[in-house]
Amino acid sequence: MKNFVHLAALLALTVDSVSAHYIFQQLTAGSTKFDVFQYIRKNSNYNSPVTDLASNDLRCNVGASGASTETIEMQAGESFSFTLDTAVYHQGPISIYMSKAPSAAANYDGSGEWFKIKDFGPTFNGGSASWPLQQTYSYTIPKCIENGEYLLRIQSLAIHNPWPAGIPQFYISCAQVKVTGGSGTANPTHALIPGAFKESDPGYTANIYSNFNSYTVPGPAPLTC
Ligand SMILES: [Cu+2]
Repeated sequence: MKNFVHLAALLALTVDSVSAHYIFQQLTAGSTKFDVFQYIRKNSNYNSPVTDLASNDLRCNVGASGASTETIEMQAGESFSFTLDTAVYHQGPISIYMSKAPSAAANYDGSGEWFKIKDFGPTFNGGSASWPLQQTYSYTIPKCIENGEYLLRIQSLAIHNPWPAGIPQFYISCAQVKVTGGSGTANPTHALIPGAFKESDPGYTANIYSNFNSYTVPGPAPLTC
């Protein structure tokens, strides 16, 4: 009986780790949709989340180095999209961040300063919210940033199991982008990752099922040009 219980627990764990969740795996730049993990760093944890607020894996996910990832040249102001293997289905905000590499994006570990360029937040209606749960998220490279190579990072913060009984989950991917044509006049608010997200953030501890009327997305305010 003991062995049976162990086997059942192991099976449940295995099924959860290989079949659940989702991953941002495909970049579109302008009107061209590229191959899976061509310009996005491939992670080694399938489509599982990161939950440790102190982990460097919060930058670009587990095992996602730049060595085998290409870097795409994009104009400031050009549109891009991240597409997932399956649409986001855990409630919570989607955010997009950038961090300038000291030199090549492929060699950059994301240990420098990050700034946010976009939040996709909830819409409220009488004590509950609807979230933008999509398979593709689109935005534009800000026109006012400096030229150079960047990590372009997207994050789904899943708060469907409210803290502290549940632990919020971070679904993360980073693309490698070389930006040209930027004006360089931006003055964004910077943050480090890890460090930008805390257990004390109202947007981390929010209970979306209980009198939910407002929400502040964690991290710095998005850049405006
Ligand atoms: Cu999940």
